[in-house]
Amino acid sequence: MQTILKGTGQEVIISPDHPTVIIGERINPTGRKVFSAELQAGDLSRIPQDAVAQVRAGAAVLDVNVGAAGVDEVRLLPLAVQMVQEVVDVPVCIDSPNPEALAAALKVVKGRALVNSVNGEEARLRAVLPIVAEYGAAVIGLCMDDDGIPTDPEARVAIAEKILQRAEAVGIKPQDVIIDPLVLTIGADHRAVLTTLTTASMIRTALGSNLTAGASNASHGMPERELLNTVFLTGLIQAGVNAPICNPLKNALAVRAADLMLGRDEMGMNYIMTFRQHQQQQTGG
Ligand code: THG
Repeated sequence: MQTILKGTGQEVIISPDHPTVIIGERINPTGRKVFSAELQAGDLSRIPQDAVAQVRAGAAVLDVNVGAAGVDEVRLLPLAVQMVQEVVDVPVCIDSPNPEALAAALKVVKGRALVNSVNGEEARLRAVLPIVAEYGAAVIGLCMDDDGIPTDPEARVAIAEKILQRAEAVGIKPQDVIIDPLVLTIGADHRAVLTTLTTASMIRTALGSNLTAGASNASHGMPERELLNTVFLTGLIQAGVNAPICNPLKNALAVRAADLMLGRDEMGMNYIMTFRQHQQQQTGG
């Protein structure tokens, strides 16, 4: 199953037969006080540099999230998307819970974007899926519904199936729905990561969908987050997550290492190229 996204450059293909696609997470005010304050003041000046740095480091898609308290996302999200598309040619992943903001951003998107996200809640299915269909975009479906986030993997898979059915009913093909098995913090539940990995494997086997996941979510509040994120990413990729949302400045080499070890990088070319890129950035070369 292939999900095809596009910015102003080459198509990006998300598929189990292709190298893992890194969705860069950095354009997001979560945990970034200065960026939050800037967004609250309507200042988007940090976005171009964050976009360029992530693509240089290996991001193939960029998540764009401007959701800080008090921010008018309907106004700022399209502006942020435009700024990103002025400086890099990769597709965008428009990240907002606000359907109006998603529609406003899709209106200005060049190419074919990924909408982040819909879930199994009735109100969200009704609000978001028609917008995705109208603009011919792809969409991330989160494995949660009106009853919350199930603790057992089977129930998460059932929600994924429901999202796929409801998407198809409005003309969105199964390959254009990327499923997110959901990553909760390991600090809140020590089995949370195991549930995510089991859900991912089940969906890959039963439904064949492409999969995303917020790889940095699990490590919140833990020491050595980078180590945990690296270990987790490897597990996610092995479980079938082929479009993880992560920080390419820290994790791109780990993703390429996992691809190499899992036989998805012939002659190790992607790994070696990413290694050289990161070496150059470190030495300022
Ligand atoms: N699934 C989907 N979309 C998502 C998530 C998901 N979008 C948002 C989030 N989860 C993924 N993005 C992030 C972005 C940042 C962090 C974690 C996940 C993060 N930030 C650091 C912090 O909060 O401490 C700060 C980073 C910094 O200082 O630079 O951890 O699960 N579909």
